[in-house]
Amino acid sequence: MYQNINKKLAGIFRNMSHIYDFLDDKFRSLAYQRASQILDDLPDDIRNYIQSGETHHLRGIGSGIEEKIEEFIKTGKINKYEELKKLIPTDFIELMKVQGFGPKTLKKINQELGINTKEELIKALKDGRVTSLKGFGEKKVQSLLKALEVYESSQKRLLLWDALNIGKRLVENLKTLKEIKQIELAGSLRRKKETVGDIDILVACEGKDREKVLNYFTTLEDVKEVIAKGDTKASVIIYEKDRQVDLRVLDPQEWGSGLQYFTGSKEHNVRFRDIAKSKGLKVSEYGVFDAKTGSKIAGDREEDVYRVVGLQWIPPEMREDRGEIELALEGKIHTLVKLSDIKGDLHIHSTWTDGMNTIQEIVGHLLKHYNYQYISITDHSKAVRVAHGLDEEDILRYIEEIDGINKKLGFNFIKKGIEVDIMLDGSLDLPDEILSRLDWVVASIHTHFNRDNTDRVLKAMENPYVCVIGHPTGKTFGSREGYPLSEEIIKLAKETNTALEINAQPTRMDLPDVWIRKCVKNDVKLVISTDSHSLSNFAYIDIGVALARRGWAKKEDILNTRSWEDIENFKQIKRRRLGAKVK
Ligand code: DGT
Ligand code: CA
Ligand code: CA
Ligand code: ZN
Repeated sequence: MYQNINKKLAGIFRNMSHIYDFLDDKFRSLAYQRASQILDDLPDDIRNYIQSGETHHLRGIGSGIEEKIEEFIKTGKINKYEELKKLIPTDFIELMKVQGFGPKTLKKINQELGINTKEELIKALKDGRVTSLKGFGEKKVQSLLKALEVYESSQKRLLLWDALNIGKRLVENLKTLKEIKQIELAGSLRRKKETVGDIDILVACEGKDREKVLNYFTTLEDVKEVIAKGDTKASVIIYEKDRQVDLRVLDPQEWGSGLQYFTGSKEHNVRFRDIAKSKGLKVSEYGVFDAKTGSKIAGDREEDVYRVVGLQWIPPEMREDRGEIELALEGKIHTLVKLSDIKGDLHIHSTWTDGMNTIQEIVGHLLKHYNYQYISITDHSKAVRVAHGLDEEDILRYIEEIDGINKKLGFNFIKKGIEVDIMLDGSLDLPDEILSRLDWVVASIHTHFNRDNTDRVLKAMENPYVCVIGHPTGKTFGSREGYPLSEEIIKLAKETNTALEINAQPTRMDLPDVWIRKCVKNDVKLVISTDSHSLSNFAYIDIGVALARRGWAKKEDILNTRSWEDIENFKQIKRRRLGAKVK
């Protein structure tokens, strides 16, 4: 029944971790949190590891948890979890995923106000009952309400990364049907929007095969419920994340026009149709037609659909009616950055701080699976205590380890980096003497998210050794809206030659596309990074590139499409401009 047992188990363990947290069992809470993360990251089905007894990849999963995994594989449930769920109000398990609703807060509200459900809680937050509790001021209550709102709205849409994985899996499955001539993800997923409402899939087949294709789709193992089924379209809800998937079946002669129509966005399509109309043409999902004679001019290829209306083909990521149609009319759509342009990943965490893998393991993985010329390990600085951030002494040993591995490799593949914390006053967590010894300095904010942090970012950019600002808006989907990136930051980034990061963590996707676009317009350089904390995270580079494309970035706009020598030059320009002591 479950296509993705890893995710299912990861979800259960995450809940168990929250429940143990509520029960004040910090040790178990952490153990389950870690197990959840490991399962989430596992590249292969957990059943394969259990069967082959290959537990090397399960480092961090103790025998107690391993037994529970086996129990779930055998019986489809975990008894301990069922018992635990009885010890805490049902809604609290979910509420603990919301920023600010820790076990202490929930316990107090539960004990003093007798509140057990999310609905009651929202009411009590709004009618002042919570404000009357000791330690809950008006400001805190407002921020709790805000956090709930952000969380609820995030639940309505899927994150791009999750949607892409579901979509790709379904496409692979459908492709096994020989009747299907063409297949493509469409809608917001093809446009690689940060969040996706539902998953749209388009296929082309002969008319006589439609029924077979639609039947195959609606009876997939993934399908929980069929909500609509007609001659050319079916909509289903799948088990994974309870999401809707729409399948449309086109004739091969309509493939191009159907793909264009169902890729959207709606706004893009409206503008496109208007332009066609002004040229005496009529565009629909069935083709492009001469408005007077009704004769068909294009339809089977998407490029032709645009071409006959007088436009260049437009990459799906640009189709939001943000000026791309005008550009295509003038023939000025440029080649966007692509995955194969990326020459290295410059934001990576290892076991030196909160990463799950040693530098050696990271290097082994990347040399085997990626075609990178360089990488930068950027562990946290000391201010990030939960991650056991590095102090000055640690960094000397860290440099030594990296030098050692590079020596064995025979070339300087690993650049010595740091993710240095930007303190509340905008100063950095490590002195310049240390920063100047490193090859790559990412400066990031990890505290005080609820203020406009422009001042902190500006001050950090004035440091000659800071190469890039990490996750520049601090946004995390589902919990934090982040602070706005100001025009001042863009201006100073340009002036100081500081790059801004496009952080590809699925819950961050920070910078947002509109800000990427502003950077590109202002010639501010960008770095696409995965901020990897485990080996599977490196694959996020895919959505980082997608985001960059949504911001119209070309290869030249992205620093890590260049050779390391070019990157060194980029750093030197800043150091010279800002009069750095060490060049
Ligand atoms: P979503 O699912 O909310 O993330 O956004 P989309 O863009 O995937 O929207 P969806 O799933 O409702 O429809 C898929 C595409 O089909 C959409 O991007 C454009 C096209 N489409 C749907 N309804 C209309 C419509 O009423 N007019 C036009 N021009 N196009 C439409
Ligand atoms: Ca959609
Ligand atoms: Ca849809
Ligand atoms: Zn980081």
